[in-house]
Amino acid sequence: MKIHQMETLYCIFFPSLVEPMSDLEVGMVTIIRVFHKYSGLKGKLKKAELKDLINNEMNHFIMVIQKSNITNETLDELFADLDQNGDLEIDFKEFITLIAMVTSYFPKFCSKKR
Ligand SMILES: [Ca+2]
Repeated sequence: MKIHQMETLYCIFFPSLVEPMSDLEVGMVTIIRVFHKYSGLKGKLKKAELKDLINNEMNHFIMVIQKSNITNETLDELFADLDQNGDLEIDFKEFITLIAMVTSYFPKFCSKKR
């Protein structure tokens, strides 16, 4: 097991045993857990894994943004945008960009609905 994987496991499991985490911390841990649920210990998502993650874990957000599950064409564009180092896999840092993109859309969306 690599050092960053041990750090990830420590971050996910240890704090919750010591004291309650804030709502934001719980959300951050959830993001890490979901990423590793789909990436496994290799810590990177291939395109099919990213598609499964988006369709299974971000379905409501994606439906609001584009009114359907992610299409293969949209997935290809998104994957190319996220894969900053061009290794044809999405690491956690690149994945966080997706989370930032999607979550940053919603304050604007919610303010339009008021
Ligand atoms: Ca990459």
